[in-house]
Amino acid sequence: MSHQQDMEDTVEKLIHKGKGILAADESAPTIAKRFAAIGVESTEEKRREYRSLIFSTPSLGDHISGVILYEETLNQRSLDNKPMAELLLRQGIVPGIKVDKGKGPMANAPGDEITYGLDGLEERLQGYREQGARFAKWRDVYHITDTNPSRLAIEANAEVLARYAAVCQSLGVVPIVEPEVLIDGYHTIEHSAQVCESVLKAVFDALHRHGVVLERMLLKPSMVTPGKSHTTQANPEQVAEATLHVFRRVVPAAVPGIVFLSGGQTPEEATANLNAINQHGPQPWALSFSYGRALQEPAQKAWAGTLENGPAAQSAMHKRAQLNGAARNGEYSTDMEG
Ligand code: 5MM
Repeated sequence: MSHQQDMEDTVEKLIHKGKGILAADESAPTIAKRFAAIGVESTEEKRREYRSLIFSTPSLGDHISGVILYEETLNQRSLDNKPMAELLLRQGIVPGIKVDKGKGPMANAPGDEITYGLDGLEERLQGYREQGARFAKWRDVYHITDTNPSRLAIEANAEVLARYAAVCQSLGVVPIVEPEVLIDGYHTIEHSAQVCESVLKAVFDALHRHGVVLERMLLKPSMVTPGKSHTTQANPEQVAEATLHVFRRVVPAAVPGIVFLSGGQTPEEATANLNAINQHGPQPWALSFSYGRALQEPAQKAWAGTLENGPAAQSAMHKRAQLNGAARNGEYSTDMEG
């Protein structure tokens, strides 16, 4: 199969109706925070146990189309001594890989950050592809304050995202382009809409400059919401309206799918918001999920670092995957939370 066909086939699988992506690509510092919240020390063995359990959830493939892995996980073997990617493939799930190397302060842009990882990307991607990864993910982060993100940070981050995406496509790997506008802060939903629009506009300009084929990529953005500390929070209908209003203005119809991140929304909020977005009727793109915390929080609580809790963790994982699969079709209702 040619690289082009291969990428189109991967995209089609990832945006399959009723399914979405599980983001299990937390870097070592991030998973340590998640484990600390449930009183578990983050060791390599504990991370292997947890991720192996989650990926073996019975019927996970009915609602999850792809899983984003962290490099360490791609190199690990499951509890039944199989490569982790094989565990996913057995369930018809496409393995993917986080390829950015994290972020840090950006020079001459106070309060803004820039994502690292372009050096050696091509060689790393070749290796990941040989290990079974068919899509990749790179995350840029934008803080909202009175002065952030600066125009400089918006342009610089868009440029690296586009360069990453172009390298992926040259190797037959589908790029997931993730510009995350953070939910932290006191800002209004209007302010969030304004920032999201500027960020997405810059990202698509850069993708065009770098010759990225929009039909062979997915966008992983934040939904448009008020800041987490803003006095008034938005209901799912308001989030859906604000999000679709911005996206219709700046995301080309050639992009096959938008797979939202949850970004600090609770599991229930993330599901209800995605459902409201899908209830607005047909859009040019498939509208699905690529959640980390909103899919995993209940499973992590149920597991609590104990192997014997594996079935309870798997059942919690399956439930959130199923509910988000329904939301991806606009068929979720809060009654289903049970
Ligand atoms: C925004 O984070 C991504 C989606 O997760 P949420 O749904 O929880 O917001 C997630 O894929 C993230 O990029 C990874 O967890 C990697 O994050 P770190 O901070 O470890 O690079």
